[in-house]
Amino acid sequence: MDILQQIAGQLQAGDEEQVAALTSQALTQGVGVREILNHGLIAGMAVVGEQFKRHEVFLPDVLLAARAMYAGMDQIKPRLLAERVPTLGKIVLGTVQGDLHDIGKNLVGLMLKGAGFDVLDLGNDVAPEKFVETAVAEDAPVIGMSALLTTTMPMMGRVVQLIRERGLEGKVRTIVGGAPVDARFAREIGADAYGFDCVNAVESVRRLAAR
Ligand code: B1M
Repeated sequence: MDILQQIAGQLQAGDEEQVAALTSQALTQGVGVREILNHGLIAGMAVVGEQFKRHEVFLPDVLLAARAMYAGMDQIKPRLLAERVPTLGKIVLGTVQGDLHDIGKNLVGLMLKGAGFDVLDLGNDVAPEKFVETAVAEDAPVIGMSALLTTTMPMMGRVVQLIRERGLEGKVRTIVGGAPVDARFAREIGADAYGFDCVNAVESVRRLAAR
């Protein structure tokens, strides 16, 4: 079994110490940060998600896996941030109201910071007004929203609507992402961009900030 499969396996087992150790070992062996992320950590979490859906594992198992995911992310964070270039502008980032899932959002934040953006991370369960008011107060041209629950996706539309109501269209742009979100939904609510994953999100934010 290669080291990426081992990382994915230990993540599924919820063993944060092993995930941290194996991630650090992979880095020492010269495995790329993005490879570790996509084929180790995210791959492991995807399996846990499927098992959870089939009722083969339960919430406490998912929490342990999430903790292990963070242990791995802590190891790769310095490498991602080391690639940082001078600031490309500000982005307000958060998980929408009612939604506590923050792993994907944190990954997007990490990648954006690594790419040179000044990330104002509002955390999770963020009210629509808070997104918009922070963008105005901080003069940030982009708001990034993450949602993992189908029930919280409509909150993204509420933010876009608030931007229109406050006459900020064209001044504040939006990008949405998260497992249940797709390009069609982004178009339907009038978001300016959809981020498929954390790499693609950086490319889209670059385009939005440069407009
Ligand atoms: Co929950 N959960 N969860 N969960 N959880 C899901 C989302 C679910 C699909 C599981 C399932 O049934 N298979 C399901 C949602 C079903 C639905 O809505 N239709 C679900 C449920 C039901 C729930 C609860 C309701 C369970 C309960 O209490 N009965 C509850 C809700 C709590 C709440 O939010 N109010 C709940 C709770 C939890 C935990 C707290 C235990 C934990 C979260 C821990 C945390 O985040 N700190 C958790 C987890 C870990 C998951 C799964 C297993 C994994 C999510 C994850 O972190 N994936 C998830 C199953 C799944 O998604 N397969 C599940 C890894 C992460 C890297 O991927 O976030 O998709 P993701 O991010 C990707 C892309 O989407 C993209 O980039 C990332 C990768 O590059 N991306 C963006 C994300 N945000 C972006 C923003 C962008 C651009 C790209 O631009 C700004």
